[in-house]
Amino acid sequence: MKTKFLGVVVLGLALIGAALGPAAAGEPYKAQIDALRKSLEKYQDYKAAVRDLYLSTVDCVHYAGEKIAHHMEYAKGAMGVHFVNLTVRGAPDPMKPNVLIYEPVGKKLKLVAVEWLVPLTPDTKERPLLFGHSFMGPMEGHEPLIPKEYVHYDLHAWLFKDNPLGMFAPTNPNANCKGSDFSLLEKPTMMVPGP
Ligand SMILES: [Cu+2]
Repeated sequence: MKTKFLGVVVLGLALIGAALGPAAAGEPYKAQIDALRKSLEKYQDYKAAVRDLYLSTVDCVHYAGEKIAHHMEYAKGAMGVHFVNLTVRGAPDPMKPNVLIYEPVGKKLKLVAVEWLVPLTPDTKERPLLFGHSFMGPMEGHEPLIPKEYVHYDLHAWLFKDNPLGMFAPTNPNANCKGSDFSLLEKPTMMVPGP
């Protein structure tokens, strides 16, 4: 009798899950991501980011979508202007990304995404993971803005702009660098064997 009741409860929960749809069922990190977005709102003003030592790397990076063997595959689209905070170190903190990403829109910079950049070190045992998403890489540094020797993993999150390829895709086909005098078409980065 008890088992049957439990079965009904489980079935009921499954139906509720189905009714809420894939968004609710597939986003166990929604509350955490909402909290992260809220905590980063202040960086809509890029000067606030600079004051907190997120420093601009100037160029607006975008990719043509070309495929090269042993290189990262970036879909055609922009990654934007990276503001990097070298004082944020250690294991990736979900609430403290070390990169903020801006899209030039007209004469303004609009906060669109964040990134966690994690160097590969001799102590690295496994690929980092945040919000259920595996980091990409390891890969060489993104030349010419980051030295090739800076082998790293990274994870992007488009918290402030919809990305048809998914929130955690590295490039966004709906973002572009047309508003920037410093538009940089990058070659896909070389991949490096990891642990
Ligand atoms: Cu990278």
